Order: sequence, then structure tokens, then C-alpha cells
Amino acid sequence: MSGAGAPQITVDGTGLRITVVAASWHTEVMDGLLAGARRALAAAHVTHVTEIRVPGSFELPVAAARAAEHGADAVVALGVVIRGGTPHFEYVCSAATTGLTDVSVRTGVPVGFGVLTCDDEQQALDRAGLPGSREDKGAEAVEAAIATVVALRDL
Ligand code: DLZ
Repeated sequence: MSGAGAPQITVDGTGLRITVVAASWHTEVMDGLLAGARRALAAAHVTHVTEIRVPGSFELPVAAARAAEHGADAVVALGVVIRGGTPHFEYVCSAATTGLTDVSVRTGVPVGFGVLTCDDEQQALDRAGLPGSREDKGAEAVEAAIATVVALRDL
């Protein structure tokens, strides 16, 4: 999937409570995603931030569900899954994607999807918001979550 066509979103998250749930695999890339998410939260004036670490991306949905059910206005899920030689990649990606979608639709709490699903580490580094990266998916996930809270506010 290409990142071309992504919208420029300016968001104001003043007063929002946002929980970032982050997996722990692929440290360098994850550190970039987390830093990008923190930058975007600060730029959006979000001061009430909770960060939760889980072992892998498979564990993101249960943590997101807990946060959504306990007062978060939005959740941002960060993970890095890199394809290996077995079908495990598909199962972890599918569980994370389906699980996070289910959390947001079931609870009504927006979940920003910052889970990278890449063929190799270079693809992940390109999207990690690090110096030299082409994209900053941690920041994008924060902006999408806040923009969705704002969009749903008046319904
Ligand atoms: C097992 C596993 C593998 C092989 N690869 C990744 C990965 O690239 N990224 C990730 O976030 N997690 C991976 N995991 C761990 C699973 O998500 C999960 O933590 C374990 O299966 C234990 O439930």
C-alpha cells in the first residue's frame, strides 16, 4: 500500500485523554513510532497521555479494549510486524487488525492504527518517523485518532 494520497490533518486534542498502546518487537522502529506519536500528541496539545507496553502486536487489542473501556477518549495502537518464513506473520497481522477494529466499533472509541506490517526491516524503517524515514506512521495514527474523536463529537 502506498502512502501517497495521505491527507494533511491538523488536529486540536486539547482536553482529550489518549492512551498509546505499543508492542515491544523491533525496538529501533518502535522507538521511532513512539517518538512520532509523542511529537504529534504534543503538537495537538494533548497533555493527558497514558502509555502501555505489551509484548507483541497480538496483545494490542486486549490492551486497547481495556483503555477504551476505562475512560480513554481515543487509543493509538503501535506495532511493528515483519514478515518471516512462516505463515505466523499473517496470523499476527490479522489478529491485530481485526481485534483493533472490533475494539473501536464495539466501544465507539476511535483507535488510531499505527501497526506496520512490512516485508522487511527497511520498509519498516522507511515508515518509522526516524531521521531519513519517508513517513511517520506513529504521528499519523495519533492525528487520525484525534480527528475521528472530533468528527464524531457532534453526532
Ligand atoms: C511471535 C511474533 C513474531 C514471530 N513476530 C512478531 C513481530 O514481528 N511483531 C510483533 O509485534 N510480534 C511478533 N510476535 C509476537 C506476537 O505478537 C505475540 O506477542 C506472541 O505470539 C505471544 O502471544
